[in-house]
Amino acid sequence: MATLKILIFPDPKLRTVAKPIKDVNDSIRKLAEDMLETMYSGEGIGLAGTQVDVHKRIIVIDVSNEKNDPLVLVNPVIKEVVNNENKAYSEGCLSVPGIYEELERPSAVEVSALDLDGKEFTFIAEDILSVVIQHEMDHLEGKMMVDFLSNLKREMIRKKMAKYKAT
Ligand code: GNR
Ligand code: NI
Repeated sequence: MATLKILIFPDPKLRTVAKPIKDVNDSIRKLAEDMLETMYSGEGIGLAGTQVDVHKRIIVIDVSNEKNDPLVLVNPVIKEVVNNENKAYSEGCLSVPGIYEELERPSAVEVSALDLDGKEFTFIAEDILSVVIQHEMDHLEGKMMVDFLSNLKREMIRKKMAKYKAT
């Protein structure tokens, strides 16, 4: 296992659109393990390939309190917004460390993805899991939570990140 380096906003590589994974093989399984280790060591609850400069459609998540319920989604797709009601949630991002901003997103989504055996599975995500999946799927499109904020706020965050990187 290895921890991977996380790209920090405004690194332009975070804007890359990730490519579908054609074959869920041992190198993808190894990548998933390394991403989980990176996520756990950063005390995150999700991580997208994009954030570790691997531009493939893979995300890892663990929203459990005990940090013992890893979820890996390969080529995830939101099949349906199950509940059109938006819900506000204070979001953080390992690529924007120390910044928390309230964002609104659909409160429940139906997701399908491949597991690490390459088998498709489908489920309904609600609550924090729904938020994190949408946050991670944005990363795969090169989109970030700061994009939902005002230009002024984003500029302030850009300056904070320059200082963070200098430490
Ligand atoms: O660790 C994370 N916490 C979090 C909190 C609220 C909404 C989304 C997230 S995801 C984030 C980790 C991360 O940056 N994933 O891309
Ligand atoms: Ni993030």
